[in-house]
Amino acid sequence: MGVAGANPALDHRIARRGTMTGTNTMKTPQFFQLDSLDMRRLAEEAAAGLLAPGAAVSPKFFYDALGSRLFDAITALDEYYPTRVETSILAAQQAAVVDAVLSCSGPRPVLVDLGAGSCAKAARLFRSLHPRRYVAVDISVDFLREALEGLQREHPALELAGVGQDFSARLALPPGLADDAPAVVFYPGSSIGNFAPADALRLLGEARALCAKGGALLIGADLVKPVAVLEAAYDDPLGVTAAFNLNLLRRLNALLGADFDLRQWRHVALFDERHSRIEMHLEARRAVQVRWGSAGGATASKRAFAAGERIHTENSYKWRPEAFEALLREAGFSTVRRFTDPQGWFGVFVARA
Ligand code: AVI
Repeated sequence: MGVAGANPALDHRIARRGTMTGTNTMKTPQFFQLDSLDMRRLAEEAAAGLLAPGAAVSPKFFYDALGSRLFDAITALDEYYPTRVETSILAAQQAAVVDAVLSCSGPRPVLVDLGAGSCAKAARLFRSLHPRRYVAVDISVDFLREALEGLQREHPALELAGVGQDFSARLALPPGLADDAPAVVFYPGSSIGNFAPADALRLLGEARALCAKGGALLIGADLVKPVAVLEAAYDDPLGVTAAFNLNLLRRLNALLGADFDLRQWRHVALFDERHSRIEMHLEARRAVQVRWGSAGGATASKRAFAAGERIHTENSYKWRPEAFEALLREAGFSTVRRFTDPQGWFGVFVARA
C-alpha cells in the first residue's frame, strides 16, 4: 500500500503492444503508476502516528517484502479461517456467484481487481466470467508485473492492465480501462474490514462509481463469530501473526532510522465488542525510549513509552451480514445477494451498481 492520492498528471503509461506468435496475436499488459511512492511523506506519516497521544501506525506499513511473505504464511494457518473459507465459498458456489454477477453486468464485463497482488483469486474466475479486460490494481505496479506477464502467457488474447494506486486514499482509474463497458469490481479477502466504517463507505462509493454503468461489486467480508475463534485467528500459537505485527517495527527502523528493539515489544490481538473489530497492538514489555533520525525525511524525534503502553497497528472489522448489506446500500448499490459457508463465518456479496 502507498501514500499519495491519485494524480492523473503523474500517470506513467507504458504502451501496450501486440506481438505475433504464429497466427495468434499475443497481447502485452499495459501498466500505469498513478501515485509516486513518496518515502518522505511515508516517513512523516509514520512519525506523526508515533508521536500522537495514543500512538498508532497505519497497517499499510506491514507490507514490505517480508511483511507480504508473513501475510502469505498467515493465510496458510489453521487458525486464520478467512482466506480458506472465502476460497471454499467461491469454489463451491462459483456458478451461482458468477450468475449473480453476470445478471448485473451482462456478458464479458471488465474485471477490476482491488489489491490484486498475485492476481490468483481473480484468475480463478476467468473461465466462468469471461472478462473482456482484466484490470489489476495494487499500490505499486511492480507488485503486478510478474503476475500479469504470467497471466498473459496463459491468456494471450485477454487485455490486461496493471494500475499502481493507493486506493486506500482514493480509487479512480485512468480513462479507457473500465468506462467503456460494464465493470465488475472484485474486492476479496475482507480487506474492506481494515477500514473504519466511514472510510469503507467512501471506498465502496468510489467502487460503485467505477461500475455504475450497469456493473456489480463482488466483495468478501468477514462476519461476526465466537470471540475465541476470532482471537485465535489473530494470535496464532506459532507466532506468525506476532511476527507480522512486530515486523512493522523493523519497517519503521528502516524508514525512519528508528531504534526499536523488537525484543522489548509484544503482539496483542483482542476483539473489541463495542466496535465489532479485532484490534492489533504492539505493547512495550518495559519502559522504553525510542529515537529516530531525520534520515527518512521526518524530523528527528523521540518518544518514551511506559511499560504496557501500546502502539495501535490494525483494526479488522467483523460485520453482521445485515449491517454489511446496509453499508453497501448506503454506498449506492441496489440489490445485494449473499453467499456464505455452512457456519456463516464469511460472506461473499454481489451488489448491483
Ligand atoms: C489483509 N487483511 C484482510 C487481514 C485481516 O484479516 O484483517 C490482515 C491481517 N492482520 C492480521 N492477520 C491478517
